[in-house]
Amino acid sequence: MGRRLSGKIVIATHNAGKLREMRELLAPYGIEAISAGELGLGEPDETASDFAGNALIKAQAAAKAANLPAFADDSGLCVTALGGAPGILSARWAGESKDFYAAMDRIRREVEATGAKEPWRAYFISALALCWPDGHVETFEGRVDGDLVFPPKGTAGFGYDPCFKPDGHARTFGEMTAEEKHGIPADGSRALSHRARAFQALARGCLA
Ligand code: ITT
Repeated sequence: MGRRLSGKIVIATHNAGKLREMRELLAPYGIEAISAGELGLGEPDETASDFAGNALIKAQAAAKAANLPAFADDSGLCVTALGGAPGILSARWAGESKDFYAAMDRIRREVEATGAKEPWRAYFISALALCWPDGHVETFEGRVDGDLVFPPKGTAGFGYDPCFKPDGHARTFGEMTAEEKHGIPADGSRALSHRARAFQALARGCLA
């Protein structure tokens, strides 16, 4: 059992799609959440070599700057035929202009160049970190496996959602409602997305 989270927290992300999902996941727990953007907090350099390390960097920086518990997500799409790329570089593959259609097309071209047979396998990872102003930290990780879909389908969600079809489902994340992508009914037993799966572990450890 981790440390219990209560009161007000900072959601340490500048990504609007993630912020929306993190707020939706927290909503049933009565936690008041304010975003890093609303507080005018900067974006620390993500210098770690894995998802959990980068999530910690973001949560620690926000907890220190806001003097409140902070909640951060570091996530990405890992393509098996590309040895796990783009992985922790998922945001960077979209460039300054955050063009995820260009990033998805780069994935398609690079996988095609490997000669990998379809279905092209991939997985999303989300590492969630909670950090308190006294330095206490808790981290959780979630993963969802699936197939890449080209051309990308659907306009819901954000980032790489249109090119990822989770196993056991006929549609991409880009074609799902937020509730379907989270997959979390009230009892929290069927989390689907990487973020909802990591959050489920967080909720059991720190919100129960
Ligand atoms: P913050 O660091 O401010 O949270 P960011 O966009 O830079 O925002 P990351 O470094 O964790 O976040 O990059 C993860 C990228 O992976 C993100 O920009 C998305 O494009 C992609 N990604 C992560 N989760 C995703 C999801 O649920 N659906 C689609 N794409 C996702």
